[in-house]
Amino acid sequence: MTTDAVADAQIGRLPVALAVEEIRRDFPAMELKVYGKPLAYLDNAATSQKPRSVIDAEAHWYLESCANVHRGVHALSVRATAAYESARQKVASFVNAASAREIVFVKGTTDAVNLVAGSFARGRLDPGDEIVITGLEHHSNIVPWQLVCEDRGAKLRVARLDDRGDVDMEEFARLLSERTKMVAVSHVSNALGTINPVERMIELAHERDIPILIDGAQAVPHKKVDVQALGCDFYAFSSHKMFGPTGVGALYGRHDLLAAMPPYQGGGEMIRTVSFERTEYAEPPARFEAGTPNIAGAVGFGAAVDYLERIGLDRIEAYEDELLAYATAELEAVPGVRLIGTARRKAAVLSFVIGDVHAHDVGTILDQEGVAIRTGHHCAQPVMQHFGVPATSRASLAFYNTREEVDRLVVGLDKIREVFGG
Ligand code: C6P
Repeated sequence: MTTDAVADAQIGRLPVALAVEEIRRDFPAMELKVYGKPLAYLDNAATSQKPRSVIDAEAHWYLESCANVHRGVHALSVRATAAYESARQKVASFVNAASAREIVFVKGTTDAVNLVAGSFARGRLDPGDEIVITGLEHHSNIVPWQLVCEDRGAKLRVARLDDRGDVDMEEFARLLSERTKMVAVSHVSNALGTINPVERMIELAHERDIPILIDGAQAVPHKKVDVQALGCDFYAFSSHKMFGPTGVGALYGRHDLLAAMPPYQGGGEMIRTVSFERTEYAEPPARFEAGTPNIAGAVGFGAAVDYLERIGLDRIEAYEDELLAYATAELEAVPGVRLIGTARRKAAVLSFVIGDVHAHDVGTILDQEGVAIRTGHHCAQPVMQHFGVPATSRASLAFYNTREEVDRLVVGLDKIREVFGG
């Protein structure tokens, strides 16, 4: 972290809003211009921008510690292994896992869910068994369960959403039965911003001894997550959405569960001994990290955790809540805008439609104004079906975004109204 202002904000000397201008200087992308206009990057749910400390950590690793991990006795390999395992420890502390052994480095959330579906759920499913998810899941928390259900003759059950985009909790509770072998829910919806009552969901699942996975891809960048306080069995997240590199993420798994799971993939590093007759597997997390891992990515991931902790998740959440309230009021005031997803508890995601304008036209015109948002179904087609729209425009905010950037979004929407009428 390069700024004194952030440190000042941490000890309460400056209002968080003031520190944000300083924080922006840590992110080279905040200097970018598109079509000659300053970039207003409002697509953080897709991926976030990276602070220089993350970029430098990764470059530094390539420059000074580049070697394979867990395989060599030479100095560079020892250094690389130390950096990789130190990143695991940082990620473990970040989500308050009981031990670094409970953190498996994966490619990202998608990979983590597939690992649990393939290695944990598959062996527990008999024909007629059920897996329960909710109506707001990202495809990454639907399709892996569908695949395993198909394979085992099991059934996917879905707790529906209400008109605001909240999960119907009565139905969720009703769906849990002696047939349910797994529950998998998002902490925060990427398409709607809904914050699920995961504490209650975990409690309900555990009352029936059902294991539960939380897809935390959209939660960890925005709020403090404590896997032990939550009591979940698995928690999946991606580095690239939390200001770290792409291609790396983490699966938190309770150690006793990981220890009882068969490998997900076979290869180097996940074994204890190999012969043609019989292979013994390594203990977790190595058991689930076959092949050379994304070492540089993990190091950058650790640096992203350091960065977030220096700012403080509580401050980030408070700032984003304020910005969300501002953006919600501003968007609601634009004639023709309909917000999709008005859940009681929301993170900083604003999905909307404007009149009959196609979402891709909205995205293209805003892009010309330097405002980057995502348009489409956001890999959550069932959510679109629920709200009866083919696509939405989605602005997703991070702690480096400002009210001025929200104002530029609104000015862009006014231009769209001029072009398309309304
Ligand atoms: N959502 C979005 O624009 P990966 O791609 O594996 O890092 O994350 C997948 C994923 C899983 N769950 C949720 C809730 C997500 O939001 C995402 C990724 C991005 O909304 C890209 S589709």
